Amino acid sequence: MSNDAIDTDCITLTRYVLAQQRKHPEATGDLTQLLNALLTAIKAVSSAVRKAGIHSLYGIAGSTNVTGDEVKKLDVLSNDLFINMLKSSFTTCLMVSEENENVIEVETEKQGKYIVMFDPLDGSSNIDCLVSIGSIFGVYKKTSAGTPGVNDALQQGNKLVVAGYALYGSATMVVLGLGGGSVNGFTLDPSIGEFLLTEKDIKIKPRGKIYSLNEGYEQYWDEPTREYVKSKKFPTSGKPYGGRYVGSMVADVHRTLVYGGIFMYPSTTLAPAGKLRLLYECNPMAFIIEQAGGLAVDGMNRILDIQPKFIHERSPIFMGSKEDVEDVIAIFKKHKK
Ligand code: P6P
Repeated sequence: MSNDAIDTDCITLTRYVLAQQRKHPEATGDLTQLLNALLTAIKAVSSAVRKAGIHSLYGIAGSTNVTGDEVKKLDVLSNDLFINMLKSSFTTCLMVSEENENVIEVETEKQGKYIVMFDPLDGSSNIDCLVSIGSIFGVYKKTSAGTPGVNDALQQGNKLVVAGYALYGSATMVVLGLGGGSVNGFTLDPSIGEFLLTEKDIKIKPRGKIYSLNEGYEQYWDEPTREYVKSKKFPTSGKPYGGRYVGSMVADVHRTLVYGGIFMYPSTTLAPAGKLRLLYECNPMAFIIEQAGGLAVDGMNRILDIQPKFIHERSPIFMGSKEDVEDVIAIFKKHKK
């Protein structure tokens, strides 16, 4: 193959983050170092996910995580990678993981100023059938004085400094929001082990044609959700929306970001607060969607304004194209009167 196929001036994620750091004279480089540690973990998870069948990483690791989901071997490996890479970056002082019941403390000598929330392998119930899965992360600054504690983790999503996700799909892509209204997609080139900028300044359509939620639970939905979904399937004018649901949040949200439309995990009578966790699923994804021009609410309230009360708190979520989410809000407001 001729060498001209290689872009000799490609924008890698590392180069992109460094360029953003240079725009802030006060920046110390810690955030760049933290993101590089995250990328190392993500590359290792991507490699493991793609070899899972060969290395018999499938199958139940014989335990369950704090939220009662069966923990598969890849979950355990991914969690260890995130924790170890972040701790050894000397940039974090506290972490919250879907896999850990309590906050993860960092030894004093390794502490930095950032707090990281992550779901190291979201959608893991799909591992054995090769459906796309992902990692989700959000980064905050520690704002309190003194020893880091659980209250430092209970920050509103509107305090996020950085958020993003990795999608282990037909390719491995990292979608990153650094604040300032810019969301960019970086595709892993396994031949050089670098994430290359492939989706610049992603903006979500103001309205889409796809709705996404688990229709198997229809009998348990609240009334506003039932009315909204019916309006998409049996519109009074125009064509119905298409239904798409992977059952892996990162895959469903990424499709919503790229194609437009709405992703929902509503309150049900079985789970009044919904299923998705506020700190490491809803908030980082809501940050990305808002930075791309969309909206994310719990039906009425902006997800990023919710004050968390405990680290594994759940929230109903409706997120995606601005006009589609505004339709949901109008129905919830009507039912509230
Ligand atoms: P349900 C995966 O287990 C997950 O946490 C998310 O990735 C996904 O959106 C949701 O649960 C799917 O839940 O109840 O539709 O199977």
